[in-house]
Amino acid sequence: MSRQDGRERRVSDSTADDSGATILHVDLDAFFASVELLDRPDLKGRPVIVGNPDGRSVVTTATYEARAYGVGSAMPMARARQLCPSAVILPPRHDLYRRFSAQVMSIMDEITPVVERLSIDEAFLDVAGSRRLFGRPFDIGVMLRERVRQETGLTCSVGLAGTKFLAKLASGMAKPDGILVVPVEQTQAFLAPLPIRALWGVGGRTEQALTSLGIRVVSDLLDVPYAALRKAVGEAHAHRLRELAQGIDPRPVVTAREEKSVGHEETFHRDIDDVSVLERELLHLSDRVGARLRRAGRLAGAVSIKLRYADFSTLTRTRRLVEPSNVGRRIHEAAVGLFRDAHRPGQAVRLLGVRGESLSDGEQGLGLWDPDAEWRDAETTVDDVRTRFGLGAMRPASLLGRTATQVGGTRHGDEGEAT
Ligand code: TTP
Ligand code: MG
Repeated sequence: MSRQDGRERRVSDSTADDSGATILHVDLDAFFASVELLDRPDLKGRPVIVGNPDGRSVVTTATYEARAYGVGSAMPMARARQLCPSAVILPPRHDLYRRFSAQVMSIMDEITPVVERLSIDEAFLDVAGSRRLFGRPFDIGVMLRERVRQETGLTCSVGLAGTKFLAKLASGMAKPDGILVVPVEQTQAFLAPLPIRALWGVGGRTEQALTSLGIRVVSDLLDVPYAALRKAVGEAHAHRLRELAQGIDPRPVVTAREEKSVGHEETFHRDIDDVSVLERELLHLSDRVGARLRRAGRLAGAVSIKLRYADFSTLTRTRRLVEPSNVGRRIHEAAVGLFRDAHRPGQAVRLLGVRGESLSDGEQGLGLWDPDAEWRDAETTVDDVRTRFGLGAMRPASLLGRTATQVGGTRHGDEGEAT
């Protein structure tokens, strides 16, 4: 989308019509760097980069002062140093960021029980039910920003709209340290001039395909005949793009507490009977379940698998874990155990699924002895890299040999959303 250095910042004042804008997207500004500055007030106003200083690593995040030099997340550190030689580089301190994150999330929990945590520094809130207690959505956004600033010293940006998609777009535009309302009646006017890559799911090939049809901004999407759009990007994509371009996004704000289980499954392009390939797939699925649990701050007390054969006969099996876990390795162990007991050798599998069940709140590893500490640290690092480069960026070594033709298929998480 637009540059992430705040130069195109847009904000609202209290005269904005927020009557239908009950979904808030909240995102902390330059989060890791801002936390570091709390410890180093002497660096305020200077370009600061968080990341490991060695030349082969990448920038985790940077202050807006550093972004003005072109520095951004995921950029090789060597390049960042070239662009901004005066920047101060600080190594990340993840424990500290987790503590601040928890503090901010608990402020949100006091405003509404309907909080959907998206990552370490962002969340959706649905404040439709909080109006009687706290006033208009805009006032709730102002109060939230004020509380975050007073209680943590951090700034955040807030987008308010009638849908999640628009609220998230709005908070991005308000950055840094701003609040922006998208009045429901102005949805179309708000979206029309935006570049198509502002739409969720548009990037890379989709963007190229759309550009080749002459579609550059969101309003162009509504001007081309639907048949042409469908031909260029496929039915499912065309349908969703049309909806997003009209501001339609029916996804509700879902709280982690409402989720009774967290699962991923995969339907293969062609049926698979190779047990080692299937077990590797289980690792991939378990890994994603673990990542989802960690993101939601939850632990699974049991693991289940689902197996569907070529003849569509389906079986599910469940096993309790010795100790609740959010570590992909532990989930995989249980899943493989279940698979080996249940699988009918020689039969080709059409669909495989892994699910974490009996969810409870909490972080793992608070006990004195934590046998999973190393796994969890490794997997948490993978979470960070995934936020940075997308899902495919890092996989356990045993998944590296996995190719699209081997097992390519359709993946489903519960949210139907890239996670
Ligand atoms: P973001 O919210 O994407 O970035 P940010 O908070 O630093 O800056 P802003 O929101 O104002 O644009 O991510 C939140 C934190 O997550 C970020 O401070 C560092 C971490 N992170 C990574 O570890 N890797 C990444 O690639 C990104 C983008 C963020
Ligand atoms: Mg942020």
